[in-house]
Amino acid sequence: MITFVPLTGFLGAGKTTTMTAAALALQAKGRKVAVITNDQGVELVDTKLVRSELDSVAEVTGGCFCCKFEDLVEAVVALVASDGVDTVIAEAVGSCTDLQATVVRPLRQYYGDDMVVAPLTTVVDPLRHLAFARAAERGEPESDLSYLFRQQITEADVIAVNKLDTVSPERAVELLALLRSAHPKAAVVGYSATTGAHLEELLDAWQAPATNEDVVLDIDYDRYAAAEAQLAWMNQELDLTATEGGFDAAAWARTVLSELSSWAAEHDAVIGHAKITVETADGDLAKLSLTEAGARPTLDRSTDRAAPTGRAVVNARVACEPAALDAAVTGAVEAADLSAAVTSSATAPVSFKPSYPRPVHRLAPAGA
Ligand SMILES: Nc1nc2c(ncn2[C@@H]2O[C@H](COP(=O)(O)OP(=O)(O)O)[C@@H](O)[C@H]2O)c(=O)[nH]1
Ligand SMILES: [Mg+2]
Repeated sequence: MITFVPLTGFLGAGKTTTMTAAALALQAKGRKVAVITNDQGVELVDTKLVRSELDSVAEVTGGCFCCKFEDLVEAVVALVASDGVDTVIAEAVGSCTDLQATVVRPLRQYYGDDMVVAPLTTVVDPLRHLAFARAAERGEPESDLSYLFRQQITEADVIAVNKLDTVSPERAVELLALLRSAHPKAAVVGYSATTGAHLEELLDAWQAPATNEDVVLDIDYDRYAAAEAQLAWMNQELDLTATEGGFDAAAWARTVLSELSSWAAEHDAVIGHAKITVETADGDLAKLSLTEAGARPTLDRSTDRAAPTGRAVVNARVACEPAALDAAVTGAVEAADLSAAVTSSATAPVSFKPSYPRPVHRLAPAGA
């Protein structure tokens, strides 16, 4: 019997970071853990990053778990067969929701003899929560993206409020209390995946029984689809070569994301998540992220030596038209090439909008 831990939550909430930190913590206790990343496209920064930290990694690409349910099951079966794992943590696409009905219940119903499905865990970024709450306080009509964010929280068994290191202790207490009173059936846990503070409480919550599994999410699929379709989705790979000697991979990625951040702020485009890994010829990995228009990129991992060449993966989910995102990333790359003294050659820009969500299964709670 294996344990399957389903993770959901908005773009940039910290699902991959949580999954990696939790996997390492569980491995330290003797468990054998694998993780699964998931995306609408291929060429994933998340997969590159987790592979650098964990041995057992699989990905489900080209659609979310609900629409690629059989691929998810196949990935779990393959991990168990090849790596003998006893725990699988799986991160859903950040623009996906309705997972109790489309993933959790079908897994329990059809594969319940082989796996225990842990409580559905929604990872929440406190500052994203605050941004949507402020828009509501200003009396703005709820945006489709905010609607999607709310559905993700409503269906959670565990509301995992991550990044507590980014808010004051007072605000953290206030947010946790607010979520507890608004979602009495959920367990609400506050922690930080990067510092590891209170991560143990999240692991404990995964051991407890699911408390919200019979939630009926009254979700409007047209609105859910509209929210997803607001985002242009870009995954691109680039070969980088220093014009002389070596180049600083993290500095190159920082310039790309800074340019993109300013562009998004100027065009009032919500950034779900933009992230870059650069793998250098020496085998080093730099990783930077951006989760807010106008903000400075976060350095998640740096390299400490200059490299002659590298391969970059750019993933960006931004609320704008695909052609605009292609042009913005191309412009940002040109600026970065210039400032880091690099020449780059890229796969063709390929931004797209996710298609209408069509889950393979959609099950009502038992007895409903
Ligand atoms: N300050 C802080 N940043 C975090 C924390 N967890 C994740 N992040 C950052 O948030 C960004 C998005 O994280 P990621 O795990 O890729 O989010 P995902 O899109 O939900 O998978 C990255 O820059 C992470 O380093 C945290 O606990 N504290
Ligand atoms: Mg991720």
